[in-house]
Amino acid sequence: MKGALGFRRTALAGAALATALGSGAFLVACGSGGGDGAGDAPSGTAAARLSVADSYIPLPPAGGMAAGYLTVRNDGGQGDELVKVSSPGASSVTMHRSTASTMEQVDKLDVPAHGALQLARGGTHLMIMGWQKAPAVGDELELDLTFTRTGTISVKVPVKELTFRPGQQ
Ligand SMILES: [Cu+2]
Repeated sequence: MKGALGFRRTALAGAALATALGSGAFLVACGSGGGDGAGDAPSGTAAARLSVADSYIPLPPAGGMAAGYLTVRNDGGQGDELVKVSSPGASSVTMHRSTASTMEQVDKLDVPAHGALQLARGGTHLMIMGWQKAPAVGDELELDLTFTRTGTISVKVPVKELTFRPGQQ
């Protein structure tokens, strides 16, 4: 009896270990992104390293079409590009560039190496339509930002007063 129980435990532990190793190997394969080990250098300059800051959505006056603003910082040595934005809470999110008199939709926005992509008032912005629930100040909308190299980064973007400017409290 004791022997059989011990054996069963060992077999279970072995299975758990195999599972852990299996998923670990998958994560490594998934995360390396074809860097060929070049990214192993302590400086880590080979790949794009993205982070999102200062995101907000001014409350749209009519509850319909809203703009979205944010900054994507890239601390890595390789550029990336934002190619798609979507949201589980809105049916349409598009990228727009403002020109002198109008705005036009774009398919992608560059995130330069050691630089930033800034979506800000008067310039490049997101256009959010088809809200599932009318937005109110204090709400958060998830935005899923898809980049060519980095993949998808999800951020929760707060809905702010119409006159909000980042940096003001
Ligand atoms: Cu627009």
